[in-house]
Amino acid sequence: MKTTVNVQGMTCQHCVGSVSGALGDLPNVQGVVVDLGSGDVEITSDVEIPQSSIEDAVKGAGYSVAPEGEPGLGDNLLI
Ligand SMILES: [Cu+2]
Repeated sequence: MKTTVNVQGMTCQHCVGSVSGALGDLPNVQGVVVDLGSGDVEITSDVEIPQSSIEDAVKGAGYSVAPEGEPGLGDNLLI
């Protein structure tokens, strides 16, 4: 299956390497494709990768995941 997140803060190929390396080290991840222009990161895996694991890996590499990918959080703040 494929999971797409938007990563903020990447500016060059070194950033791309850091993010794809961190995500590629997660269990069950088979492939990571990073679009530097848009920040979109597509993760291919055989099982679903928890959003929290993805965010932790991205943060560990020094970047952040755009909040659009977090269901519910923004909605609760608007109520
Ligand atoms: Cu960079």
